[in-house]
Amino acid sequence: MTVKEEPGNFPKLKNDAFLLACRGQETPHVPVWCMRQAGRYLPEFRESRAGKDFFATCRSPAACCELTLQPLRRFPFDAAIIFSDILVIPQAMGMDVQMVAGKGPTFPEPLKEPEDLLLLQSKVDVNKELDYVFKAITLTRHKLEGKVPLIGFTGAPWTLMAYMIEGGGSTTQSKAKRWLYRHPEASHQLLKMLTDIIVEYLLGQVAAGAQALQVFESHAGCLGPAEFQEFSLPYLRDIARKVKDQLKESGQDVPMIVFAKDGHYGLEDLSQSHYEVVGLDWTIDPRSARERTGGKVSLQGNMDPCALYAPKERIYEIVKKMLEGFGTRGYIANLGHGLYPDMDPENVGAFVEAVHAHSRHLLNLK
Ligand code: 1CP
Repeated sequence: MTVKEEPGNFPKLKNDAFLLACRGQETPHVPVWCMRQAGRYLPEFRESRAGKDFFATCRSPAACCELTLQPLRRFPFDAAIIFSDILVIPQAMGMDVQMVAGKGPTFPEPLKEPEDLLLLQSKVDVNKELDYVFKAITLTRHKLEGKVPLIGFTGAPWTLMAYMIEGGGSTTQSKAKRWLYRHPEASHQLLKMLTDIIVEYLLGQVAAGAQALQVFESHAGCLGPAEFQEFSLPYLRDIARKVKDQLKESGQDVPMIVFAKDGHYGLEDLSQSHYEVVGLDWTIDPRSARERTGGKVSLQGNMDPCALYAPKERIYEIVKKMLEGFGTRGYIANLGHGLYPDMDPENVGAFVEAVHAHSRHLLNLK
């Protein structure tokens, strides 16, 4: 093993604005990063990925490291997020997942009935099956040279369950929701199984070098308040509590972010779920999000990604309003969801610059 393959002895962190903001502490500027910052809007990303299978790329630590670093060479983002995918967990549980061009991730044999749970690997050896993600994190943490912190991530149990039953993307999630109404016990069994794996997976990411963790509940929006209370929130809470308890035992503490897309109905609950940061989509007003979370957590988000289609001066105006709505303390600027492939990298640069420039201006006024 070379030094870069081992966790530990990582280069000293030079920019801790993101980590400070996660904990609501003072920062010299508002930190900013973008969901899907390592993505197809970058020509160098498209070039690196050309002709290569998506999940084979996820299994190559060197490729994941390169893709993670690409956006940081262009823009002064305040955090990096490891290139990987949420669907590596269903794969580790024995399900086949393929990336189909023009269609997205596809499960040739999705779960159909509760009996299918017996086909899953319920006791996954996370250190063996997801070792490639841990290696990618360790390598990237070394290669970042302390420039910015590295975020690890996972899909939340409900979102992963939805993919495993739908077999891919879906607008209604009706097959997965059918389970919630028809097979509540089997649903809880699957959600519990996923929660246990996710906890181990996140702890493994921290041991490998992740400095913050984001949990993506991308499919919160198709649940109503009652289903969210029953099938999402308890598991989100469990994950944060278990990860934090275990980290505490070894004297560690890593900030955690929960992003429940379109889950406004759960905002008050999410702000009391042991996460330091709540991520927001663009359909909520910054001031109202602050009021509803009552200063209990830091907030992350929430510019409409499509605002990046606007001219640069307009982007500055939108960012200015967003910063004034959230305030500069306990705030991490981001989009309300990921970047789209047809977005102009120059406008992404304008977004980052606007956040830094306007937040410095506001902080200087204080
Ligand atoms: O070939 C390609 O490059 C395909 C596009 C792509 C990319 C860049 C996919 C397929 N996944 C990724 C990487 C990825 N996925 C990251 C990398 C880090 C970064 O953000 O820069 C992350 C954090 C994810 C997480 C992810 N994957 C989520 C949660 C975030 C969200 O978008 O809500 C979800 C839902 C997925 C599933 C997935 N993977 C890829 C696609 C197109 C999808 C969505 C499919 C669908 O629901 O229709």
